[in-house]
Amino acid sequence: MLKPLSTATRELVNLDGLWDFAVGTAAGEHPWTGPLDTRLEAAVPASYNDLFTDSAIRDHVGWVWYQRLVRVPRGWSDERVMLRLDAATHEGRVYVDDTLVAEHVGGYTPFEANITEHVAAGQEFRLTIGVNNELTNLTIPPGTITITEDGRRQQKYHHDFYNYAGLARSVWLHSVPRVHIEDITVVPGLDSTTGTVEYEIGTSAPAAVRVRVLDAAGTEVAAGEGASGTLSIEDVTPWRPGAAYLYDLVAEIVDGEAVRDTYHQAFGVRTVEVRGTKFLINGEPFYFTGFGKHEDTPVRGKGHDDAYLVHDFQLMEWLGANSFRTTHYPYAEEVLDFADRHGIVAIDETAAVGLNLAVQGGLTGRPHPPTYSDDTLNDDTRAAHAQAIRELIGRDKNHPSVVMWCVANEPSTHEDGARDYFEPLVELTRKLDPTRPVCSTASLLTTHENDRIADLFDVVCLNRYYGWYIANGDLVTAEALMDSELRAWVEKLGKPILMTEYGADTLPGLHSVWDQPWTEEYQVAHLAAHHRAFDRCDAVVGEHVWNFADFQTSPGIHRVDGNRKGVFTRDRRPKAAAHALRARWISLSGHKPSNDA
Ligand code: GCB
Repeated sequence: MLKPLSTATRELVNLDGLWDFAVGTAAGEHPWTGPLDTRLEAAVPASYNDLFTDSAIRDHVGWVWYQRLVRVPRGWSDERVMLRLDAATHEGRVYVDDTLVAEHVGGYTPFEANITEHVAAGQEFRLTIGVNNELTNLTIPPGTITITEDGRRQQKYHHDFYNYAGLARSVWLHSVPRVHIEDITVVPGLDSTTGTVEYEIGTSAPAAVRVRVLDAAGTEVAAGEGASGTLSIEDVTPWRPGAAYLYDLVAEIVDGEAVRDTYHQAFGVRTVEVRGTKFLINGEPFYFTGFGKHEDTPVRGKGHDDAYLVHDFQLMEWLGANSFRTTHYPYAEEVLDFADRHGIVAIDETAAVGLNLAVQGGLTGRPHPPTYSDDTLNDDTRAAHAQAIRELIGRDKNHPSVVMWCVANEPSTHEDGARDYFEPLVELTRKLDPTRPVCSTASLLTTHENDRIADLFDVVCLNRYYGWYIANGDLVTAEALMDSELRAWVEKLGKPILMTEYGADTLPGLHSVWDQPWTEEYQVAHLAAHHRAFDRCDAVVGEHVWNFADFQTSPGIHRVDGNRKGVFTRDRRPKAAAHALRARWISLSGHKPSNDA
């Protein structure tokens, strides 16, 4: 789905700001039929949970309502008027005055509504958006709702981050011409000094299409006619990690001399390939240094914030981090746009986290129902998961920063049904995008012996907590376990291994001369022990520390004000580990010493 843009033929109105707000019960049966009867206002974009002091709002399970008046610009009488929500977490319903114009399930991908016939240029309408935070065994991520003995509805889920909800990303009103460009796919290729650009333009009705490629200085370097084709760029400047270069594909619908619609699609020319135990970008081995992150800040929750965006990437650059994984859901598009412009490599993940009923925000070992069954995660869950993959790739396929799709985080891989569940999803991912490798991350419960799905993927992605959940406080054992596990996966599959998570909770300001968990020294020593193991294993192609920053977690999982495995605090102050990582990563600079030296 194309991002709304202001171009010569399109206009864009941002609807962010303060909206009237009410939780479901307080709002009444049909809150969209009139002005919301409320004194509350909520900021958009922001999760609503931490805005208010009332815990009934924070803990509410179900619908909340946002409302505001919107005026359609008066020059739009010949245009299609579109409403676009960058996200409604986890389900959204959109009403223009009293009419339902859009519904969408899936909390981290955009959706839109053509509202042309419900509004008039120059006139105001009442925009009401319902957002539901419920997670069930049919949603991605999954969850269950329980009723306490005293009648309260509670949301349970199998991931540790807090279930922030609401309108955490921007809302837009935008215009497109009646016949317009609906979709663009750009597949770049690199042949020595020549770039190839396969493109396909989808239009809302049959139309004559032409395309031009502009370089970063705005000079035309290639041009073509027709809705699909392949263009060549001589003396191409490739997009490289740490040295981004973007071209602009200008797609136009033309009618004789007149241009009916114009869209600008940024793209980079780069290739990605897995060969043997190497991960290659533009044919060169790439070593990932960076983090699993979260969209998580005080007060805003998962609300997108450009200031944090800039600051987080500044901190990553300061550390020598070259990459990140969008743990555990697709991030705001602004994040990937920024990564594209700044040469930061991304692994793009669906919101399929917690497909593992053995895990309750940590390892519990409690008896649990089967993960895959008619009553738990079933064919309908898989259909929702397939839709999440379609929407992720549909939104992010043109980002050069995205080098791999991650279809799930830590699913159950050894239980009956795991392979039947995942095989079609991996096939679908490869069909939608044959150019990027595909992965899923493996939790501690997945071993080289019990795993039934790792061969479906291109890279073995391991989340390991030796020295934390296992061998806590014993880094000698932790290092030995890491070593033997890496060897076992190399022997089993001979694929590249990416350490997608490893880390230790750490309280800033807590110190010890001994290997004492929770201290800053322990986090430093814990990372160092892992790095020694990674450096001994040629197949390790990268290290993503868990986590970039401390983040808020769900109630009931025994954490002290959230997950503290951050290398930065929640307000982005460095722990000692940040300085240690900086020393290592700046010297690595995207290369693995044992591989390339
Ligand atoms: C994991 C999960 C991550 C958790 C982390 C932890 O394996 O992938 O979402 O936050 O462990 O700290 O427990």
